Amino acid sequence: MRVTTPAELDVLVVGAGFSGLYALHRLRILGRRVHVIEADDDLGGVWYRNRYPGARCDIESVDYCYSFDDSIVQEWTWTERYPAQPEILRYIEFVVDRLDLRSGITFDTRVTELHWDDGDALWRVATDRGDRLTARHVIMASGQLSTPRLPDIEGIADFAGVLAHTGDWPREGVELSSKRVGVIGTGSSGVQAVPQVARQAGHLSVFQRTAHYAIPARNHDLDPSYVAELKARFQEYREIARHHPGGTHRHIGTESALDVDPAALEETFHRHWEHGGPDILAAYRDFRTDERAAEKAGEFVKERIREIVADPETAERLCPKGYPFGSKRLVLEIDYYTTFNRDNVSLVDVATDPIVRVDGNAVVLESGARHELDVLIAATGFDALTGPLFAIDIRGVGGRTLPEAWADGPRTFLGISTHGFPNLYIVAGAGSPSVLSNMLISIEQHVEWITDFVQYQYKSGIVRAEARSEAQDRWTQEVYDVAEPTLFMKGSSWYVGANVPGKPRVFMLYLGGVGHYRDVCDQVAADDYAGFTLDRAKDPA
Ligand code: NA7
Repeated sequence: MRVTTPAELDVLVVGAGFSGLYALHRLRILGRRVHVIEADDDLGGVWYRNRYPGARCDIESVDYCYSFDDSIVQEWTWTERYPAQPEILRYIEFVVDRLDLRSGITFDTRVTELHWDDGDALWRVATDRGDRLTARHVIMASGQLSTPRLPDIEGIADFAGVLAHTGDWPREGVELSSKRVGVIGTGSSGVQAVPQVARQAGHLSVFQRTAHYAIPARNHDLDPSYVAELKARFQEYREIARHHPGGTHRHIGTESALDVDPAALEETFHRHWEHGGPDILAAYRDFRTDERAAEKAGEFVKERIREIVADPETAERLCPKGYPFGSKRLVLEIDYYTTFNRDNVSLVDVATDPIVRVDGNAVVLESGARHELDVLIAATGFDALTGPLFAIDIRGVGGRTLPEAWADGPRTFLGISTHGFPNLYIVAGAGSPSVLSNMLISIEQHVEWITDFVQYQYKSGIVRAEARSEAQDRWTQEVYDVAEPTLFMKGSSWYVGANVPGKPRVFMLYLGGVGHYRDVCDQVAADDYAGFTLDRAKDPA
């Protein structure tokens, strides 16, 4: 049964994924009138929707989990190094049942309007189910990679077969067995889906525009004794990650890849390749900043691709070109490259012969080549970070919309708050470490910081908190200054909005390190939320 949304709230939380669920739990403990509205008909956010074959997290399961309640840590046992989507969803359901959160969530309801009422210092909220409510505070827990994008290809929406986006996979699944299947997109989602789809499909055509660097995940079942040992010292283990630049336990190399001798370099690369996972990114200090250093890792990966893929022409096409290693998200693969040795798989190079339209059940290329398909899978990514916010009509002081305020790219104070939109908080969004960190570390940190701030306001009689424009300008500059010397700007990826036509090309994430970022946020709180204008309730006349 649909839970009725209360008409008046202290805090509205938008989204029932990892962020929103923790915000609900914490605000309940703090005694606030809090409620979650979720567009989907069940829990999990992106982990509810990304149920395509092969969907898996690229952060290790023992790190990709909550730490705030040690009994949950002790009761839950992960089974694989990298958790697959069904296991993550089971984990979320376990936590929700354990904390009895369902009664605080209205599902199947999309927040459509958030309009700030400066006179009453509250948000006026509307939903697509006709709800009207007010909330003094709003926490946007609506995700970072939660607005799927179909490519701008003429006719794609009218594809005559079954069309499915990896980021919004049909709940009932997609019949792939013996079908002619096409996958457009070879980022993390495409690389995960392709081997699984190939095993079921009659024939699979992989439409590749950009080859991505992929490193073996080396996924495996977890040794129960390793899990038990980690649980015994979990809080200590997690505390280290909270202060680590990436929110992980990754060793960060201090040497330059340009200074070490070639044999040592090769040995390091092989060690990482055999171990699997993304830690190779931090093997040398200059992979993020020096193209010549990054190229050494890039060349190593290309040599491996040429070793694995039997057909030399296909291997060459799978070798990334034109951008530095590490400047786009490093993809973790399981059987991706070997899949191109199968007889029922072909790689279609749509960089040299682009897709021009979808006609009936065919993908048509510029050359006129037609690929007739029964199923077309778009693994074409998301309108990252700002997409989920812009999908709602958010209007701040004076009726200004968020897209107007962010016309040149997101401007935030700490990534949490934005000038002109009082009492609105964004979890792990643009301007924070977000998706360049272990998201669960960042989510817990943000939710704790935001909910503490909300509670501070209630305790101090504050009804309105707005980021100051000077504080926001300084922070936005800091985000830019830290990103500027890195290679990320050369990656033309969703990190810089490059996958959405017309989106401002700015690097949207804070690269100054998770640990340092936490210190900055803590200092702002310790200084009574310096950087915010705080207004107390007016005395009744
Ligand atoms: P990504 O990483 O944004 O990848 C999308 C892919 O789709 C990428 O290979 C694109 O090629 C491709 N694409 C998009 N439009 C087209 C057209 N028109 N023709 C051909 N190919 C196209 O999305 P993912 O879902 O894989 O991963 C997103 C994040 O989610 C991931 O990094 C993890 O953090 C989880 P392009 O590179 O633009 O040439």
